[in-house]
Amino acid sequence: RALEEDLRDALVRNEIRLVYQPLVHCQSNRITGVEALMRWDHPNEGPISPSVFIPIAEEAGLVGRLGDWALRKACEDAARWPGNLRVAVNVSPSQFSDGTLPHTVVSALATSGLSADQLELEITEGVFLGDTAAAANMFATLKKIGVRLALDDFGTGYSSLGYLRSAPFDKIKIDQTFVREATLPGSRNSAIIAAIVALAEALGMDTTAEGIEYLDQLALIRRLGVSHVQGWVYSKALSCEDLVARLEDGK
Ligand code: G
Ligand code: G
Ligand code: MN
Ligand code: NA
Repeated sequence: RALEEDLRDALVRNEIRLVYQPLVHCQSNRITGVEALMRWDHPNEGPISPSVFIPIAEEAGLVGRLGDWALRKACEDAARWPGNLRVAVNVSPSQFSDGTLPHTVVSALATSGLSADQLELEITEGVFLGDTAAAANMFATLKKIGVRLALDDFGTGYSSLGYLRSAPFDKIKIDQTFVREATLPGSRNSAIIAAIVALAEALGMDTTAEGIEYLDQLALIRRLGVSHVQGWVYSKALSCEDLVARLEDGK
């Protein structure tokens, strides 16, 4: 069987789960939110990364079902966490364009009891490649519902500053490719990160730097004024139980 065939049954077979990676506020050093990341435990192949199966799901028209499940599951889990933690859920471009997202969001919030401002949707620049007027309408509808919008993987792909002009993002996520080499001598990345931070601040948006692995990267990122960090230096993605245990430890 092809992976695509297996993916059709993966949800009903309980092979898909969510893990949660903490986002830490630089000034208070506290976990203020998490990003939900999908995992597929394939019965024969073992764990398969979403960077492999999400594109397959896109092709096969399965991403809507997987995405709806992730939204509902993340809201359900987050509603039970202490401290009004925010949960960020990745949304694929096709989920965005099929028109059902606002309904799913409203329904996931109502069912779970999570407040809208605790839910953040992470959107990649791919959404702008389709119908831009439809995308603008979708942004407006989602903001009316009260959820937060984050522009994911910023600085890669088809980055255009025009997107920032027209779309009501609350946050820019600085792609980990900028972080990775920022501490190397002669790297231009810290200048680029500083410019992204200045841009975000001027537009009233938060910033999160992704993929922070080492303490020297963390120190640099803090110095550059990034508001939140995410990465292995703090924590890998955790199961819901492990996350709750960590929150109760107060760390
Ligand atoms: O956790 P990780 O490295 O393995 O994720 C790889 C990629 O898969 C990242 O680009 C991430 O944004 C994406 N991804 C993870 N979970 C989801 C999800 O629930 N929906 C979508 N659309 N993408 C996801
Ligand atoms: O595209 P998106 O930003 O949603 O993807 C997040 C991805 O980054 C996930 O695959 C997650 O596992 C990965 N990730 C999170 N922290 C780190 C890190 O410190 N180093 C590296 N290399 N990857 C990370
Ligand atoms: Mn993301
Ligand atoms: Na990202």
